[in-house]
Amino acid sequence: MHLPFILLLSLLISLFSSNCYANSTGDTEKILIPLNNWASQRVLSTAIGQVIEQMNIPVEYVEISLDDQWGALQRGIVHFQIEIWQPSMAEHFEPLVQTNVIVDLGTHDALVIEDWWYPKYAEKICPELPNWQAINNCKFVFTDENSPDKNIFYAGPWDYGDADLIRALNLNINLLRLENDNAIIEKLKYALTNMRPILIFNWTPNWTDRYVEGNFIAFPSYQKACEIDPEWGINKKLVKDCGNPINGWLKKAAWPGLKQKYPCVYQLVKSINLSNEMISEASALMVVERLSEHDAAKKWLSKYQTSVSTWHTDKCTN
Ligand code: TMO
Repeated sequence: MHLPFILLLSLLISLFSSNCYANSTGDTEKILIPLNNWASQRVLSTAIGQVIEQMNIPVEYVEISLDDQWGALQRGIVHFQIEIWQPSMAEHFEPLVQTNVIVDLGTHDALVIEDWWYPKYAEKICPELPNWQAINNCKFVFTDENSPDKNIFYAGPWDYGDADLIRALNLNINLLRLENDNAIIEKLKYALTNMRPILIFNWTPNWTDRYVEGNFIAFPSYQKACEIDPEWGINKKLVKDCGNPINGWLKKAAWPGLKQKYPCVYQLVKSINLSNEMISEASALMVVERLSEHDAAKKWLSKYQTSVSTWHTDKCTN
């Protein structure tokens, strides 16, 4: 008796609220582009923003966390997202696409990894790396002033189920969650200058691909069953006794109203296809060359002029 009523009620509420938001964004007449907290996403989103401005459509950037972004994409508080990473985001993204509350705008050529990573020289001190057992067996390789007696892993603000992984594989390690990619980069740069081993959350494509030799920890390889079936893998009682997917997809997505309201922007974002190199370069322009987002975006657009010229910008008039 109760359930249908609650369903109906929540349907009404969601219809009502999405209408509200649709109207309020309708008034702004601007393309609203989300900026997240890692370099490539910020540079590429700014570059696309610059292309949209050249189409004479005004643009506004919205600082937003990943947690807030899904609801914002549903309601048109932001209009598209250029980097949706399978390992960390598929869980949120897929149900939203399946229920048609956000639109899948296609997959980039780039293949991605997000997982635990260390600079290569750590293997000299702990040859068992990259095997995950090395984390427990090489007891003091990744220690530092924050954790003198136990290895430490520096994570970001993104939730990849690290705590579950630590529990499921019984890893003897401290986890410290840093605020954004900058904080991780600072830690890494300090370790590199002193040739000290460090274990961080990292991903590819990223600036490190070309500037720092390193490796991802080889955890038991990912399978869907690992996330849902406790019996799977070496821990028979817990899920998540495996690493993240290797060579996962990277996708684009949009607010469902984009196609109708801004067909040219919809066409543009749909046509964008980024390679690993294009993304790691976007990140390097900020992190290594230390350019501002705006300048990095400009330089990136001119460097990839040939690809950018294949984006559908000219066949469309709003
Ligand atoms: C979402 N990220 C690329 C920072 O892992």
